[in-house]
Amino acid sequence: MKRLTQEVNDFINRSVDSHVRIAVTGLSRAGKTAFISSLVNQLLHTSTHDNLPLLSAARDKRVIGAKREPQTNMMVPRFSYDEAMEHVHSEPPKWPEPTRDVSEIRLALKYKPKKKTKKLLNSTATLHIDIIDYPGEWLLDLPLLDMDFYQWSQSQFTALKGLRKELAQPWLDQLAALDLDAELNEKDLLAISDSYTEYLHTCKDSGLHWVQPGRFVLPGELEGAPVLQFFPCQFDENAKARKGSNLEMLKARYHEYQQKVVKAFYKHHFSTFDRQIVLVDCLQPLNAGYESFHDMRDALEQIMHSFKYGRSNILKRLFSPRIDKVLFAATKADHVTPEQHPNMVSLLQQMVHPAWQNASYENIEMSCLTMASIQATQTGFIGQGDQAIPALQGVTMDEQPMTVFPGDVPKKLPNQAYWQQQGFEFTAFRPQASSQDDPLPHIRLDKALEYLIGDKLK
Ligand SMILES: Nc1nc2c(ncn2[C@@H]2O[C@H](COP(=O)(O)OP(=O)(O)OP(=O)(O)O)[C@@H](O)[C@H]2O)c(=O)[nH]1
Ligand SMILES: [Mg+2]
Repeated sequence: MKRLTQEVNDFINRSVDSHVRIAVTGLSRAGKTAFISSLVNQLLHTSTHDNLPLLSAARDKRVIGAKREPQTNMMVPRFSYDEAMEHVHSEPPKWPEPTRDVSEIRLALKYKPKKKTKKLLNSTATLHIDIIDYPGEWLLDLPLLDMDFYQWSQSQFTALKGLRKELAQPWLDQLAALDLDAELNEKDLLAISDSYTEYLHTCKDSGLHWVQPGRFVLPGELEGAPVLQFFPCQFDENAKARKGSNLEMLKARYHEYQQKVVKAFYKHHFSTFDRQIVLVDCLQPLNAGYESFHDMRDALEQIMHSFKYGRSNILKRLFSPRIDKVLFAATKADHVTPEQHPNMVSLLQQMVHPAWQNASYENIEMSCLTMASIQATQTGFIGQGDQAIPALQGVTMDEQPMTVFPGDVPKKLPNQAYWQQQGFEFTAFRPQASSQDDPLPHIRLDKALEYLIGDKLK
């Protein structure tokens, strides 16, 4: 009953524009945890600091303050804000721990509305903000809903080229020894699916991002469950799987994965989001090389399909999608000197725009920007002869102060020659030391906020 009352309240709040669910995603290590931690930290400090000048309500002094609220969705783990802050404020400062699952945090933001309709009700209004963190890898699974086990297997074998083929060899060797028609042998299936999962992990470790099924690398609560124990294989499409055979079990598990894992995520999570920010670390593939870059673009394109899918065919019957704004943000902008920021946006746009335009997303707004959730460096200049070149100063992970010019960010998707000629020198820095009484330093996080909630604070 209590839960129902809460749901009704949520519904009313949402219809008078006082509740928004913001989903934060991105491939692993993109910067989701840092972004959410900083976003919460900025909003909690905004009553006492001018830390969000690009959020128009804050600039107009209409934001009164924010506080944390207990989340209403009891089935989702809490986002570990306090733990993240402990890390950032420790001596020496550390980055928050990697996360592996979906989590959620809720804030109430009190503000003075400008709109007459809201003013009539009260002189102040409250916007309840749910922020949800989930792995972008989970969105890579959407195409599975359109493919049966045979088609999916085929698509995986077609993708086995170049580096992927090399990395897949140990798994392929094990697979070759399996008799698909033989009587089910759970142990064999487990060993081969472990080997397939290992292959997906090595893809990620080598800088490749498109991995399917996404849950195999980020299982969350499903770790060790048989529904994650299958793998693509080659068989005759028209022959029926023998009863009780290995193949029959693989098909059954794939089907279960489609229904209970992929569909369930869209139904219980994705369909409840109002706004989505997709974080992209463009600098990592710049470091890693050509194949990694193109792979990331493919992965982003897959992720994008999710925003459209809900509006058409199969998933339409499952839920009515709500996302009306998507923001792509290139993170970690503090890793490059400020004059490179326009190039970073342009590079991100190059990765995102063509796919977005081809797909014609009705009624969804999209934008790109670059930001740093937690600014780890300071900018300055170093002298070279009589020239001053821009540089970054920070403290490396092994606590060495360092001044560097990391390199130029290409404006467009680079070709192979880029990595042969210059490449990009990426140094990981610790967060800057900061006091708990002050907001964390950031770059343009307020611009992201303006895009995500600015209209809700009018
Ligand atoms: N310099 C800098 N580094 C950042 C920033 N945000 C994230 N990072 C770096 O990127 C790493 C990953 O950030 P997270 O926020 O943990 O990324 P995530 O997407 O939550 O990663 P998973 O939980 O593993 O999926 C951090 O440990 C930092 O090294 C930023 O704003 N500036
Ligand atoms: Mg995380």
